[in-house]
Amino acid sequence: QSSLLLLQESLESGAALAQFEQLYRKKPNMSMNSARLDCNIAKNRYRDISPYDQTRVVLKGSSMGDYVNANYVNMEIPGSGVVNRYIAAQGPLQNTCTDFWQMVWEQHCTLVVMLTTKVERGRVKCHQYWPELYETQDFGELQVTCVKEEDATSFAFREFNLTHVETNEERHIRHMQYISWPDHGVPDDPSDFLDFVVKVRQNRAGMVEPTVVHCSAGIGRTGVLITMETAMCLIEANQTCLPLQIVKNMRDQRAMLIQTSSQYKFVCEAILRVYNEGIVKPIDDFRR
Ligand code: PTR
Ligand code: PTR
Repeated sequence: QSSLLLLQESLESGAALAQFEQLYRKKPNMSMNSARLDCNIAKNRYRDISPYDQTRVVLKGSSMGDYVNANYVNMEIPGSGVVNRYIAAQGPLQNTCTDFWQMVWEQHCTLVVMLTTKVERGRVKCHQYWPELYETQDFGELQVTCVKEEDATSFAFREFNLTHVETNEERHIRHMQYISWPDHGVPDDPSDFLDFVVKVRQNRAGMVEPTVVHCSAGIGRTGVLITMETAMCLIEANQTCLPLQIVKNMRDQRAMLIQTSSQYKFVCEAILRVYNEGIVKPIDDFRR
């Protein structure tokens, strides 16, 4: 693919990183007023990380207000008729776990991807918003039971039953946690990371509901994952794959996605690897 040859060249010359650094972190003319309302200040994990008003997920049935620090991020895959839908969110705080589950319920999400651990270098990055295995915890109108947990070296997979206590309606949620990836950094092992993204894609197959993706702030690592999955889909659909364009599309929906140039470089190299090693192949012929 010629776009990937160009990517290789521009990584080698340093042009790719220079372009990334010049890209706006926040789309001009997008507002972030809800995040700054007095009643919502305590619902933000970081003062400098806010959702755009235009694309934020608005809670419907919450007595606690309609705000949660999360945005819809829709990534269209031209030529395939597919739009990959995500909700990019901050890692829940103790006081926002109920809002988080309310969002999962209202948006009919069945997959939650977590890219942080609870504590990193002695600092709390995300509240444990789920119960331990075989335990049940109440979050407002929703009850969460952890029915399965499998730990691998770099991942943890969990399954939850989510029950609406008034209607007794029950849903099944899959939880995929990537463990070895500190914030502001890149994954310890690119092969493990690619395995993880491939597993996320398998779990998302055929899904129309948005996949919740969160880390601590919901920008750096979340942006890398969405970029990687989008690139894999573009390669499969035999479409031009321009990582900078992917980042711009994402940042038009949630500010600051992909935080550092080393994260950008990491994901570009991973895209080249996926293509060169045939981890993902164009399946265009197939679909005709
Ligand atoms: N709608 C998503 C996509 O097209 O990428 C979900 C999806 C994920 C679809 C994986 C198919 C998938 O399986 P495979 O990678 O085997 O095509
Ligand atoms: N103000 C915080 C900082 O710059 O450290 C916000 C922040 C925290 C930004 C974590 C990004 C972070 O990483 P991630 O989005 O991957 O959790």
